[in-house]
Amino acid sequence: MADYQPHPQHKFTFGLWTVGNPGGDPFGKAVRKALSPVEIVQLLSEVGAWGVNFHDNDLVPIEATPAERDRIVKDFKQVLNDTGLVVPMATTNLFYDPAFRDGAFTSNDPKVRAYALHKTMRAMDLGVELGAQTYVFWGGREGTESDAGKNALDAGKRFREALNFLCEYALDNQYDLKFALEAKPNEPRGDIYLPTTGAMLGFIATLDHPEMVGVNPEMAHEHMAGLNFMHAVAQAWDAGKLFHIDLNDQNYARYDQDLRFGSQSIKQAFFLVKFLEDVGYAGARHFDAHAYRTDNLDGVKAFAKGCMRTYLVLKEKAAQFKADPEIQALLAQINADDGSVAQFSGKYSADKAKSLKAYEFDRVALGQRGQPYEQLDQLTIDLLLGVR
Ligand code: GLT
Ligand code: MN
Ligand code: MN
Repeated sequence: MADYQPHPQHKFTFGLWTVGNPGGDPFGKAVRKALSPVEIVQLLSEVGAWGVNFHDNDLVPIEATPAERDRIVKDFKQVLNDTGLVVPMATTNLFYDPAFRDGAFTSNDPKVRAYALHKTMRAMDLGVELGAQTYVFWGGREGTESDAGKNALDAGKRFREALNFLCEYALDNQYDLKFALEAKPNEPRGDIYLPTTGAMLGFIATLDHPEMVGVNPEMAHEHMAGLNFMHAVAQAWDAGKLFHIDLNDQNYARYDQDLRFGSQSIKQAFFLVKFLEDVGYAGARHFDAHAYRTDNLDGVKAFAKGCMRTYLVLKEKAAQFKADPEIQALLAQINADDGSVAQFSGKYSADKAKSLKAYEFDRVALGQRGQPYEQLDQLTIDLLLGVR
């Protein structure tokens, strides 16, 4: 049996804000000591992560002077150097400061929209300086509580204009950077624009540089919307747009829980890991979650180790699924094809359409064929529960 130890080739990453989360929530203050970025990188190195991601202000406080910024960045580079951790992704905090109370790129205030661009360009500079090649956009405040005051079409146009501007900025500066848009249905806004990965994919096609822009689907966010995360990821993959991924967990129909990966929805997590491994997704596996508020620092480490361990256990289970003769025999039966209608598949032709229209189907027989999904699913459950 594998030791489930993380190695750099697994590409496990955490944001500074994840293991650095001090446990505050809307009903209670922080319960853990704030860790400095340097301490967080040391912790991530200790638990075996490959990389670290950050928002501009996770690293450089919003009020920092240029001299403070330089010192912080220097110390951060040093700890990256000492530990060997990399920075694959960076992003901008466009939600915490009161200036963004009505959104950033979609704010009704043109000054806020301009400030959001200003802040993002500076944050892109910082991310690139530290080696980031993926730049995430999570528009947590890009939404409304009441649609009386904000025009949804204007909001869409403003968001598009901002991304077009920032793509040009990246190109102009010859940054080797791709953008990944992250959807969330609600929280902190009552409703957030472009609430699902599917909505983001539709929006990307309307941009000036769609080739530079993909998605960063988050498991918990699709679950908040009651959706099947793996299906969203598959659509993104099919479109060539799976630029990044946020792994965590979430009970359906709850607030944004950001739980340890695989701690709640084992079956969904299994099919997700199986999908990523089957298709050969080569990007970072970013755990965007945090430890329970009940826990102290040792719990934070257990949380981080647990995310990676569960991923590796599920990866092993996916390999077992593939190698299991009974499971594979059922899959062969499910996908059986006697070739009798092969002449109708593939591209359209007028002849094909004509002969397909004339073909006589045994509709009743089609309706009589069942599938052994109950059996297959129970085998999957047995495998996941470790009795197979
Ligand atoms: C915030 C949010 C996450 C986003 C982060 C990137 S910040 O924690 O809940 O889902 O990925 O901005
Ligand atoms: Mn996220
Ligand atoms: Mn989340």
